[in-house]
Amino acid sequence: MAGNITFTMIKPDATTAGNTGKILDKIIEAGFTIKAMKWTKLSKEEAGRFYAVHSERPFFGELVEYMTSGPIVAAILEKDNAVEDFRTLIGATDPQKAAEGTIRRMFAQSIAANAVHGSDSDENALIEGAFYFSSREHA
Ligand code: IDP
Ligand code: MG
Repeated sequence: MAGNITFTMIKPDATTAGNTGKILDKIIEAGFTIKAMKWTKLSKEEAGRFYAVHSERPFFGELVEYMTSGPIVAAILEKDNAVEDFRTLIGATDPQKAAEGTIRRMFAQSIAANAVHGSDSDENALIEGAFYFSSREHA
């Protein structure tokens, strides 16, 4: 059975462009409830650890640079079928391939600076949420 928790980050291109509020509106309108939320900035070490699964990919250095270039908003979200529904809401990694109406289609700059993160599995949603929040911080 699919879980009801996912994890997101609003990425530096979107926070810096002033799109945080518009993106949060889209997320809430789509039926997600915010369980925890934090405006923060990643260190290089933290960004590298968060994206460790991509450490062998050619874009890893670029990804760490980008994710530390400005503030991010980290949040734990709740909804039925959360992981899959959130991936549908944000659209494809490459905004040029993302469907009309998706958050990445509307707000992303490029495949790297693509406005939002969304967990890819129930297991990773829990791991990624725990990266930023203690269980005490989930409302
Ligand atoms: P996802 O965020 O849609 O799950 P992943 O393949 O997990 O995509 O990649 C993680 C992040 O790495 C992407 O969201 C994007 O910011 C960055 N990224 C992915 N592919 C590329 C690329 O080809 N060039 C530059 N950055 C990339
Ligand atoms: Mg991914």
